[in-house]
Amino acid sequence: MKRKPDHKCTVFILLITALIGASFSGCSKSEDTASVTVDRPADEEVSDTKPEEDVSEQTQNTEIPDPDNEASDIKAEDEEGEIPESTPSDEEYKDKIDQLRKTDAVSPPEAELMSEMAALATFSRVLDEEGEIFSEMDNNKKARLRRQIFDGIAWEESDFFEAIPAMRGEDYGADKVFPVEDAAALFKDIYGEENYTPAEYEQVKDGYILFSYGDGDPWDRIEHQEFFEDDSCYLLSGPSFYEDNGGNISFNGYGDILFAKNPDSRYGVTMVYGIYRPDGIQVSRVETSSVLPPSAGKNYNGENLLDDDPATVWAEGVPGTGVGETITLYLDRKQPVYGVQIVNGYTADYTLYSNNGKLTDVRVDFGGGNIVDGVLDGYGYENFSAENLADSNRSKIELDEPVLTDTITITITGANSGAKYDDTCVSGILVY
Ligand SMILES: [Ca+2]
Repeated sequence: MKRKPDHKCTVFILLITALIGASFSGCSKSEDTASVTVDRPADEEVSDTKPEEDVSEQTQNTEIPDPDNEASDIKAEDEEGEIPESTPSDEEYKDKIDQLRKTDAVSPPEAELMSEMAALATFSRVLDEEGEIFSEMDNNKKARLRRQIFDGIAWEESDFFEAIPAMRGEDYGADKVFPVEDAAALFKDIYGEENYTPAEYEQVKDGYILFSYGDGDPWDRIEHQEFFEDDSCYLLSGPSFYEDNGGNISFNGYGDILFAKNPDSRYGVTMVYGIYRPDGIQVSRVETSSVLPPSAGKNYNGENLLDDDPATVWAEGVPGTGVGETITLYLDRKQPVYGVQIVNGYTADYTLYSNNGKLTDVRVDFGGGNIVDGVLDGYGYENFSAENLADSNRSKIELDEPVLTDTITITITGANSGAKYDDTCVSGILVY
């Protein structure tokens, strides 16, 4: 999904602190559509939520039921005494994803549509490493997803969104207005919303949902999407990156979005579950062609590339800027690799960053004749922390298609000296 060109704006995301309809049940079969008028609170800044820890996984064989099937697994009665419909648990969805990822990739006719739906979920940043059952999300997160749906309708004008008319909203002080009934049906088709309840800042008036354009939101993006399929589901999967409005890019893990085949949805599929799997590709060993000798109690070994610490670096150890020097990464087994992300320069602090050398060009050999020449970009300012410097000096060098490999060799093909030293430094490398 392309974004409107206001990326430089400060990042603000509408945040609400209380839910309307706290007793809302994602399992309810109610077809009612709420229509209320609410005030919009002041914008509040939201911090990034990036996955950091591995998610434990269990293995069970499970099937994702048809969304319209009645529950066979009754969990509990809700407050009104109704028996909620059964929804697969997080673990069941994760197991389903694991099963599907072990199958051969497919090219479904609905790929483009699912890709657009995945973009709604990732651009709205509702996924995390815990996993999200879309129909059962917290209403805050649902509101962010709905907001992205509107953003898509208003900006993208994609065929995907033709089903819902958007109208100019001058009379309501909004950029666009959407009929509540049409929008609620769309939410149900896209992510299984059974009981649309506006969140506090979602403005609903006279049967219309009011929407104004976002202000340069950052986004998560699942790249190199692959699809997997069984009788009941499609899985969309690929490495995922978070990108803010300053162009900083970091790795989210692998994004997985599961779609149930659903003939009742106008799209033929309903987005049911999403997660970022933080497990990256493990590098078991690193070799470098040279190393700067230790000094002042610091070493500049190749292992510093893999320690996830922006304060430690590998530095080449030959005279000059080290053009021709190599870093070789060994994986514990052959596996599909899309690319490498390099954290360039001595990112421990701004002084070290400025004084030491940085890569400008590399050649990455993924084996089997798959070679990519890459250019590295980055910047730093005096007030930047090590983490800021790492974020602003990440560059991806990647293949068009993943290749099966267990060895990756990076050769320095260009480097600039720092203000004081010509030792070229690299802070970190991620293989994805
Ligand atoms: Ca490091």
